[in-house]
Amino acid sequence: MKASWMTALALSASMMGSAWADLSAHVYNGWGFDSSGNISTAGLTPLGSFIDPQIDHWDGSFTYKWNPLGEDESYTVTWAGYLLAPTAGEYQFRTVSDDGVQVFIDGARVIHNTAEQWFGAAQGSATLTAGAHALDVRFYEAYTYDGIIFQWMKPGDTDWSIVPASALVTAVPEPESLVLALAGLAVAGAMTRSRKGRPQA
Ligand SMILES: [Ca+2]
Ligand SMILES: [Ca+2]
Repeated sequence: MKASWMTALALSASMMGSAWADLSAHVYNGWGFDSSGNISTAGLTPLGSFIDPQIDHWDGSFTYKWNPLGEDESYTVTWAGYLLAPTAGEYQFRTVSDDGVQVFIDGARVIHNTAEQWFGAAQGSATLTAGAHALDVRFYEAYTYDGIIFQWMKPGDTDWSIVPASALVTAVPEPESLVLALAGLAVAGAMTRSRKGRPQA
C-alpha cells in the first residue's frame, strides 16, 4: 500500500509543470480593508513574492514571528490560486493567525477573522465538487508576533491537517492531469487517515 501511495504522489508531482506551479506568497507593506471590510492590498506597496507551496507558518508557540521577506511589522500577504478537492463533499477549513485572515473559495468568504489578534483560530466550511476551486487567502500583520497556518478536514477526515502543497496550485490543471492529481490526493488522504493523526495546533 505504501508503494502505491508513493507512486501516486510521484505521478502527481510529475504532472506539475509550469501550469502546476506551487502557490506564491505576495508581500505588501502595510495593511488595510476595503469598504466591505475585506482585507485589501489597494494602495499598498508590493515588497516581493516567493514560492510558498503551503500556508504553514506557525510553530504553535505564542511568541512566533514569521517575518516573511524580513518584514516584522505592518505587512500583508496574499496567496491566490486553486484548491484541488479530491472528492465531492463538505470541507472544513481552519486558520490560526496573528493577526487577521480571510479565506475565499470560489469567491465565497469561508473564513472571516480580520481583527488584530494573538494567534486566534477561525473555522468555516464549503461544500465542494471534486476538482479545482478558486482560492484567495489574505493575511495581515499589525504588530509584534506574526504567523499563519491554513488547515482542512476533508470529507472522512477526523483531524485537522495543513492543506498540502499537492492540493494547492496557481493555475487550473489540464483535465487529464487533474484526474491523476486527484487520484493521488485521494490515496494519500486514505493513507493519512489510516495512521494515527498528528495533532495540529
Ligand atoms: Ca511581527
Ligand atoms: Ca501581530
